[in-house]
Amino acid sequence: MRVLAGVTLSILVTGFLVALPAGAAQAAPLPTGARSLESISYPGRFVRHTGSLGQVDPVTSSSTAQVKREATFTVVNGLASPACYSFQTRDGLFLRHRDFRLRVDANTGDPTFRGDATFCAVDGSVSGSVALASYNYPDRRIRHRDFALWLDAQQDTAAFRADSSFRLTAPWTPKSTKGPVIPGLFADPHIATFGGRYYLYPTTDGYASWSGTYYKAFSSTDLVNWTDHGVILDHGPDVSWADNSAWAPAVATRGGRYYLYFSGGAASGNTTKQLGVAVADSPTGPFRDALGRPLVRGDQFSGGQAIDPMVFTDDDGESYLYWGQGVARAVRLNADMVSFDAAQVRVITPSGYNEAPFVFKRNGLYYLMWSENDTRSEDYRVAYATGSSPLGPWTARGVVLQKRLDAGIKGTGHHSVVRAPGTDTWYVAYHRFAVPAGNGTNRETAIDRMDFNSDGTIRPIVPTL
Ligand code: FUB
Repeated sequence: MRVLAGVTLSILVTGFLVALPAGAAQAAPLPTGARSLESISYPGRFVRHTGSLGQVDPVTSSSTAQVKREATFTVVNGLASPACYSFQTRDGLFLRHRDFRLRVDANTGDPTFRGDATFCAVDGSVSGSVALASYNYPDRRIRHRDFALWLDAQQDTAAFRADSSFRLTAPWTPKSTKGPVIPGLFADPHIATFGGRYYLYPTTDGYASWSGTYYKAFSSTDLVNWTDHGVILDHGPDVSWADNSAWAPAVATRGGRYYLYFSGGAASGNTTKQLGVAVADSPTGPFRDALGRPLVRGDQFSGGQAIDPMVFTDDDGESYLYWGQGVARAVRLNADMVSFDAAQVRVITPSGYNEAPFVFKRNGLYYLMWSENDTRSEDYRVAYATGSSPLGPWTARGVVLQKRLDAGIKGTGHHSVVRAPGTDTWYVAYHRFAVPAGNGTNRETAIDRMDFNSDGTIRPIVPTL
């Protein structure tokens, strides 16, 4: 690990350039999930918010449930960079600095907020402790002064080092049942199995206008414990024709290779959304743009937006590409998985359709599913149809997943479906407004059971916390 004194050092972490403060050594990756942060200089005092302000306060087993809750944070993907971290309160707010005072606020999604709410982990004053350097002011760290938390310029003193160091402990409020399956803001989850293991490929959320730029992959053997495999494709360095709108990835495999289909927009010039495809030798990448140009150009077909791709592979090995917002389109892919006959593209838009098509097959019956309404609406929901081939014709079957206000669950949509390997047990991955403080650009990923009636229709899916 390189340590330099006196200058700010930039390091490359999973493809992201992160500025570390003078003399700083990047700490080992932090565990994501619920944690409490104990002061090194005042053991027994923990980072806590009272109202909106951050401080370090005594917390003991006899503290009230409220105090324990305020001293518990979920460590999540950094809102400004996946190489760093953000800290989410039990109320869904984020620890951030404003005027260099630490406080908790709702994520507006704008770049200033995301920078103010992102902290990079560097080694703390004692072994196993961590100091949190500001992402947008790398020479400042979170430290307590008179037990209030500030973002102060780093000082080369033992007192500063101790006051700016924390130990991540077990959370005072144990794992909430309200948690998403992967901590943090992730939407449009595509779930798949490869080699008997589950993989999740979501949109990285929390950005105003959904302006995120990169995709991560997660994997699991049990749908509960997920491994974060880091960034697998980043529009910035990896895709010449797309800068932002890294939306709705979907992964398919053929011949030992993995194909990541994705949506992207350019920051200038023709900003119409387009579809791309990237390829890798492993389900966790690294993926590289397979074509160096879009797979579906934004102006290629009239009507609808070229977003939300999905690939279904039938039992005969043929793969089909589905996509579109406003208009749903489908076409058989060529064997190379990166081309198709444009003359064969069909419009298959069902009534009520908005976006996020998803196709699967069970007992010889094909299912076309989609999302209705706008993702910013609490009424965003999933409906489906059944058919006799991958391209229809389709019989509408109605809405199958929607908000559950008694549980505070809103905006349930942009889903995908997976079968547990070797069984007839099915699961649906989808996003919802983050509980409790989310909205249409602060969404989180959930997974629930999806059961069938004996006639093959899908039973209403009950979203759970
Ligand atoms: O996440 C960005 C966009 O929001 C997706 O492409 C849509 O399906 C909607 O979920």
